[in-house]
Amino acid sequence: MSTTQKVALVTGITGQDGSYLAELLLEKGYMVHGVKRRASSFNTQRIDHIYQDQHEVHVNFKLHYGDLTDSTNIIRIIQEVQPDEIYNLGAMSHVMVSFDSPEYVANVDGLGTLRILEAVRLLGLTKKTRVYQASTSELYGGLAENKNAAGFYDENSPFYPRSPYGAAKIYGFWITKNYREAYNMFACNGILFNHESPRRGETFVTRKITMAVAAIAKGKQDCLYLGNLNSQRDWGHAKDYVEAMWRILQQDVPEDYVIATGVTTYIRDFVIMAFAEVGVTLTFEGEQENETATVAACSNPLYQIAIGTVVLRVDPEYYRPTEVDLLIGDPTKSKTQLGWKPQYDLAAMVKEMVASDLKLY
Ligand code: NDP
Ligand code: GDR
Repeated sequence: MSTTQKVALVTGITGQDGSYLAELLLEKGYMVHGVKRRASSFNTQRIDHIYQDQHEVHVNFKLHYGDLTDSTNIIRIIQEVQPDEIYNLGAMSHVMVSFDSPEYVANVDGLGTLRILEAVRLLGLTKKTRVYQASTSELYGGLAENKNAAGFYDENSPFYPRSPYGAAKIYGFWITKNYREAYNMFACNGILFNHESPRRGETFVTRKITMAVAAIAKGKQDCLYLGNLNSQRDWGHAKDYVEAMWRILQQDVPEDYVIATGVTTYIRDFVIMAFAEVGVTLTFEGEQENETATVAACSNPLYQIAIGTVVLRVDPEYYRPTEVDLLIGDPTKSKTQLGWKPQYDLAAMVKEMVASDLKLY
């Protein structure tokens, strides 16, 4: 290892973003350390391709067992690694599940952030270590009156979280800002809007849809059950978004940034786009709970999907106690200050996700 090599520590390295960020940092020549939870079965599928045998000569990638609920473990890892940059991506990240495990989510997503910041402070690393906190558009809660005059959420829009996840993340946001102001730390929030990829967890709506489209096209599944089709999300690609995380920590001054595309899409329209990838045109009938989507045409000779087949039904079980109806972010600050330029648009991402899931089947 050269003495100038930068050292990064990534929590949540086994997740969607952690895996893309680790690839990016390795490409940039970093020594990358990741925190991985002990699980009873393997949970490293997203990073197996970059894993390095620790007996090799030039090792740039190392995993440490850890958990954001365990301060002693966090302090020990940070002390051992002495990172230049910490990316705190670890979280219980599913909004619907957070209603089932609210205390756990407060501990991991809220207090977990404090544990990282406090470890940096206690270890005397406030001058050396920069911290990125994975904040979220869920902080805004989708309240129409809180959008700016142009109709977007930006860095100055008020917060109004609508789930235990959002409430826990708002603590993470403010404690990061507080450590920046109180201790002069280089600690920043990236307020990231939804971002997806073929590595997206299978129970988030986009991946659930693309996997179902592939399975239905291949005759492995009959019907997809979804909840609210009427919410709108500003969807980008995770690969683009991890580039923004890195840029946030390379600035001269620590600040918070919105990362978004500025375009919002109904869940229903994502479904239409995904089915179109296998040549299927849908018609929607009914309202809310009774809504279904039926195959109106299938132009792809590879897939034998019968016209008239119902391929989607709404199941109110998936409705959330409180919903975030609309998200749309203003990326002006990140584009101008960070020079961030996303490579993907939604159509390209849907294409990539469906193609990848077709391969899986
Ligand atoms: P994922 O759910 O794919 O990954 C979450 C990661 O956190 C996994 O590596 C998971 O480990 C780890 N983790 C969960 N609980 C703990 C714990 N107690 N201790 C340590 N690690 C833990 O999320 P994403 O990659 O999509 O998101 C990354 C971060 O960005 C999260 O903080 C998320 O809340 C936030 N975010 C995500 C957005 C998105 O659209 N993707 C948008 C805005 C913010 P394991 O693999 O063992 O489960
Ligand atoms: P979100 O993502 O809650 O925005 O949080 P998710 O994909 O779970 O939901 C998006 C919207 O789709 C609706 N929906 C369904 N959602 C799921 N998961 N499953 C369904 O069957 C379904 N049917 C409809 C939801 O009601 C919602 O309106 C994601 C996570 O990555 C967070 O960690 C991150 O902070 C935010 O994005 C920004």
